Amino acid sequence: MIEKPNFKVILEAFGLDSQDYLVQDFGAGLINNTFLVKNGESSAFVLQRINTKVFPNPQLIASNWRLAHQYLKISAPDYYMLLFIKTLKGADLFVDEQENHWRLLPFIQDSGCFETAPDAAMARKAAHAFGRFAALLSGAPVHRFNVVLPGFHDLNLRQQQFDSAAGNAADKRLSMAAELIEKLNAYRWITEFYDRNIGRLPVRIVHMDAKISNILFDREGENIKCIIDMDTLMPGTLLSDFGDLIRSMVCEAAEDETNIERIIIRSEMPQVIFDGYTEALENVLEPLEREILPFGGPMLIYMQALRFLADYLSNDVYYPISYEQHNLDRALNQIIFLEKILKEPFFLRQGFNP
Ligand code: GN1
Ligand code: MG
Repeated sequence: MIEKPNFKVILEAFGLDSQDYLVQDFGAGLINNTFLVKNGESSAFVLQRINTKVFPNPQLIASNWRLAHQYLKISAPDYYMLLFIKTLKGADLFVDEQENHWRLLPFIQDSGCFETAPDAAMARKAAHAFGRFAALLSGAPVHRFNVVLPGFHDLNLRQQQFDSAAGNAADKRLSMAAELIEKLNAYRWITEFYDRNIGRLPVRIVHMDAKISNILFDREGENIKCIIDMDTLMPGTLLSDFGDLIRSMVCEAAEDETNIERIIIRSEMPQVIFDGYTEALENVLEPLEREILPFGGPMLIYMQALRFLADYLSNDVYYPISYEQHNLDRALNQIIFLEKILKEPFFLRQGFNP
């Protein structure tokens, strides 16, 4: 964690009198630090410190965000997209003396989010929301968007990073992870399938962290207010967002649940998510895209398992951990999830399993 931020200076940079506000920890993201800025009892803003180890150039995020907003203002004027609040100097970000990058967002009143979908109807809504977002942006000038994190969802690169992490790991971690490495190696066909197909899919503007917890619902949990966390908005394929929807909603267990009995597949979910997502993209999807879309599910779960295990093998340099084997447990969780999901009729009938 960072040394205690000077919130007075930060708030003042955005034109807020620090005496009127109280800053509290907020949210559960793994990468950025998020704070709630309260004015008395009411929440007024969300303040975030962007993790520059992960996002070395946060300006790229701001610029993509702005581009998407400009485009949507014309193509879908009623679409609500959260925007950065500018500093007094008119910048999207405030950089403090320690080179921390801060952004301020409005707090959306009477909103809340879900860690996982409570039921199928909600899963369908969430999938539809991300599908609609991609559909509305489908005419946007892809080449003008920055590739914020090069290779972020490039499975081939993630596979290589995993292999090199295993090759360079300390003996103790390597032996702790041996069983999981072997299990994961049995799924290399997923990377091979990816390699054969990825170049055949259109490049679009996608969210790349399309989990249900990145949607703000109204207080009743019925209607969607907006999509949040646009950090990874960039050119990619729909496999990413469909895959994260599957990853975040098919089971109720958290991604670090250690009791594997609780990793239960809700069999109705994959089809419901597919239907909601593709309905919103009806007029946009190319036939091949629709055909390969289901592969996004196993692909994203496998990629997350590779990323967690690679991080464990590299002594936890990327994901924050609460205990020594946290990343190992996260990887095991995703592997069990992958094992189970591949046995589901929805995925079996796609015929990509070898
Ligand atoms: C990270 O910080 P958060 O929760 O928004 C990660 C995602 C992973 C996720 C796993 C930039 O997202 O790719 O799926 O953790 N984001 C980045 O929980 O690495
Ligand atoms: Mg995120």
